[in-house]
Amino acid sequence: MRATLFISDLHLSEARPSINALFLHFLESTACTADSLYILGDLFDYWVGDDQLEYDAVGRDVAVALKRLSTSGTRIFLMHGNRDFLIGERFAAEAGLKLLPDPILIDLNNKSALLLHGDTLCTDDIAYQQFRLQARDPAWQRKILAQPYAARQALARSIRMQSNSEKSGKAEDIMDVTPGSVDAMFRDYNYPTIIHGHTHRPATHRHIVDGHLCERLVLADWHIQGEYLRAFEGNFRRIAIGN
Ligand code: LP5
Ligand code: MN
Repeated sequence: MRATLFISDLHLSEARPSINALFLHFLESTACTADSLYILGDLFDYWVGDDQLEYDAVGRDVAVALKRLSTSGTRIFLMHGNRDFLIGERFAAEAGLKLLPDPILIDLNNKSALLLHGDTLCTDDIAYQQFRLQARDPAWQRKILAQPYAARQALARSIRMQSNSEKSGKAEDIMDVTPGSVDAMFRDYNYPTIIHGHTHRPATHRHIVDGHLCERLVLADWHIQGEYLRAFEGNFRRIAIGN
C-alpha cells in the first residue's frame, strides 16, 4: 500500500523560482512514491486561461513534470483555488491529471475525507463571496476567456491589486473560516475529516459537532518552504520540505 499526499497554495509563478524548483524536486523525489497526489487549489499564483501554457514557462514546466509523474503511476487530482479557477481541460490533459469539483468526498482507508480549497468556508467575507460567485459563473468565464491573453493578464493584475488593498482593511477573523460554516459542512457530509487550504494557517483542529469528534486539517502554503500532508494507513503526518 502506498501513501496519499495532499498539498495546496503553492502559488507558483516566475517571481518565485526557488519554490518552483522545490515543487519540481518534490514531484521527482517524493510524490513519485505515492499512490495519489491531491492538489487542493492555488497551484499557480494566478492562471488566466490554458493558453498561459504558451506564454508562461513555469506553467509549461509544471505541466510536463506532472505528466511525467502521472505516467510513472501516481494518480494526480487538482481542485481549483481562488487564484487558478480558470485551469481547464487542456491543462488537465497536458498534465495528466483529473480536475475535481469542490467539495468532494473521498474514501481514505475506509474513512471519509472531505476535500475543499477552503474559500467557501470563509462566508463572513461577503465581498470575496460576491467576487467568487461572479468569477465562477460559466458565462462570465466564457466572456473573459474570449479576450486576448494580454488583456486577461492586465485584468488579473488589477484584481490582485484590488484584492490586496481590500485585504488590508479586513479584520483577520473575516479572512479565516467561519465556525458556523465549518460545522454545517461537517453536518452535511456526515462528520468526515475535512482537509483544506486557502487560509495559509496550517493547523489540526478538533471540533465537536452534534457530539461527534471531527478533525479539520488545514494545509500550509508554500511561501518560504514547502509542506505536504501524508495519509498512510489511517494516520496523517505533516512533512516540511526545503530550506
Ligand atoms: O488571493 P488573496 O490571498 O490576495 O485574497 C483572497 C481573496 N481575493 C481573491 C482575488 C484573487 O487574489 C485574484 C485572483 C486573480 C485571478 C486571475 C485570473 C482570472 C481573472 C482574470 C482574467 C481576466 O480571491 C480575498 C479574500 C482573501 O483571499 C482571504 O480569504 O479576502 O478577497 C478579496 O479581496 C475580494 C475583494 O474583496 C473583491 C475583489 C475585487 C474584485 C474586482 C472585480 C473586478 C472585475 C472582475 C469581476 C469578477
Ligand atoms: Mn486560496
